[in-house]
Amino acid sequence: MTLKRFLVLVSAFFLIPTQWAAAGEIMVDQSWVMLPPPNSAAAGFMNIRNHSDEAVTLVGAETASAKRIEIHRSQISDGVARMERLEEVSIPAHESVVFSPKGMHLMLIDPIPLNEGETISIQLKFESGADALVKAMVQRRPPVEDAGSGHHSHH
Ligand SMILES: [Cu+2]
Repeated sequence: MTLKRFLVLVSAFFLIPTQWAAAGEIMVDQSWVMLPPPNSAAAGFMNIRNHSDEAVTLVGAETASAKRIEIHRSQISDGVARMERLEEVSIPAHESVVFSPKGMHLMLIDPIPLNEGETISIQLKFESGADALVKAMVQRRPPVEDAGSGHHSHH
């Protein structure tokens, strides 16, 4: 029965436990994607916090909103800004790693047309097999929290 098989597949899809960002003691915040010029790759930024007692290693990311994602780091060499590709990023126990416009970023290659204000989903892949689902809003400039220099408001 085609219909029955379809229903089984659908329920299986919904029953697969998705490892939420906080579940593995990995928390992601301040995530956003910079609105790219037309037909250009988009850069994604965030803080990844590792609240566990062991280092975790980010090995990749996926999104339905781009053909693929690479981990990049911007560097100035000989006065020229360049991006190098990183295979992985390790986040030590109880520390966080910041992806920001002057440093590391997720490079969304061949993105679908992105609009300011929309939110896209990015799945972070860790070496342990854990995933973290990140929601990132497409913005022209960093969120307000990023604008300050070390100033954080506590609620
Ligand atoms: Cu890049």
